[in-house]
Amino acid sequence: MSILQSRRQFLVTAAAAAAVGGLSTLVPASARRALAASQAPTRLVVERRTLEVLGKPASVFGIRQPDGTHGLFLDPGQRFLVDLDNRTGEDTAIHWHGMTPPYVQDGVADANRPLVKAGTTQAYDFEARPGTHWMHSHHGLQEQLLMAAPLVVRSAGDLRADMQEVTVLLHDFTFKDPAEILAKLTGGSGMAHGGHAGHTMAMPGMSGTQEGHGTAASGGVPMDLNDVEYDAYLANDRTLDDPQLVRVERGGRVRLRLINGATSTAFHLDLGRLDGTVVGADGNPVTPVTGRRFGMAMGQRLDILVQLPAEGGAFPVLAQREGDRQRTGIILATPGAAVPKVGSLADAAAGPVDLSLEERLAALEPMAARSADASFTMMLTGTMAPYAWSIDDRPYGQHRPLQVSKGQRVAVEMVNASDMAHPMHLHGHVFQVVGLNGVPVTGAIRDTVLVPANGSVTVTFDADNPGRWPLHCHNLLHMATGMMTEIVYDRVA
Ligand SMILES: [Cu+2]
Repeated sequence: MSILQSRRQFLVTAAAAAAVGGLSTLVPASARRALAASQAPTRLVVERRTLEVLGKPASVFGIRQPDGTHGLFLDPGQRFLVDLDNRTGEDTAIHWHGMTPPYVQDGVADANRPLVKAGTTQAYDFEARPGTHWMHSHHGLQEQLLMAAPLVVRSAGDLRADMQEVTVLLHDFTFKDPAEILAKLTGGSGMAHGGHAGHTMAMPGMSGTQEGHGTAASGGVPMDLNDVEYDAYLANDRTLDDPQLVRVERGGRVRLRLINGATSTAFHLDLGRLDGTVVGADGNPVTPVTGRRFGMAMGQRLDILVQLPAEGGAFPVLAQREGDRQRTGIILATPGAAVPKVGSLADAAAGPVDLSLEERLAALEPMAARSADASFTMMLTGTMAPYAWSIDDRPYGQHRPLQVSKGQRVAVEMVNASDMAHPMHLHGHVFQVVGLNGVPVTGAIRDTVLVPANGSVTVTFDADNPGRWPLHCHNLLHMATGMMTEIVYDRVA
């Protein structure tokens, strides 16, 4: 079995890790920058930290560089060259969401890929994909405790644009133990009635039960929007009681790099008085789409350009939870601008995040036209009560992996036979959205796409990166109860 063929040793011993730690703290920042120019590895420390939320301390995780930078920001041509130092005191696996690394470096543990053990350092080295991405735990429920950070790879075009960049990582936050939340939902054994804390949006004309493998309903259907009542929603770790204030220039242009890192919450981005232009979806360029409100499911990213008016002012960039009034955000403010207080409750509840943005998105550089060599249809299945999610009625572990061959163009139709939307994420590849509710489109290139309740989405990808690749719902609680399968290439264990 080949565990990471890197030019460096993959598994570094704890002793060596300690030595690396010593070096980094002794090297001054200027020297570190010089090292970076020749691409020394960036050390990312996964650790516990205390975060104050709504005036109360909470013990959460973080992924930071020794200088305090959350996550990783790379310039064009730089490799993903990272030493991941696990100081959490527990085992972990950090997934590089949006990267397409060799299989063993993807940051998921399975039979071929070990966990990053507590107290050890693991090295990664692969070609970085440009765009707005992120990193997060792919082990247990650690992601719910903010084990996540931005992963931004600037393109040459980004540098030429010479535009202020503002990266915003969104989260849903709870003071509770995530395991307790999941246990309450599943009723402990997974058999009891689900503790449904969220909202059900009854659409007019709804019929009764869903008969398993239905196709998109034409009339109204019941729709579950939120499984969990969170204590707060965070933008760069802060609530609107004390939001991040980002200094911007009058008349300046800003590239917002927005990341929905929430485990179980889809948001409507709300630019208020600013017109925004979406130029990237999941880090991949799209033909520009303008607007002021854009939906964003878990795992997804949007790059949005905004032009600030010449007279300046303060401009909240908000994210409102679907089906709710709760919101979070940051505030862009020009020098001297009066910054208004923005409440954490919007005037009115937002509707569900749907495909209205997806329908308008088109890849700037679409995949080469080609018919599919292999086609699959899968049903997204499960219910709130019992709280159990699956694919083709099979939870992960009993799943039937999708077998493909290297070189194939693969089409996957995902038909949502449940009453919740599921943001489906494929590891190791990007895909193009080619069908929305049965209508062919030449859509965005993405790695995470929302499949609405009782809707369907078809994606295609080129099988060019052999391995066993998870394809799963990015609602952490859905994945935890089994909504995951694998795409498997022949000739890989
Ligand atoms: Cu789901």
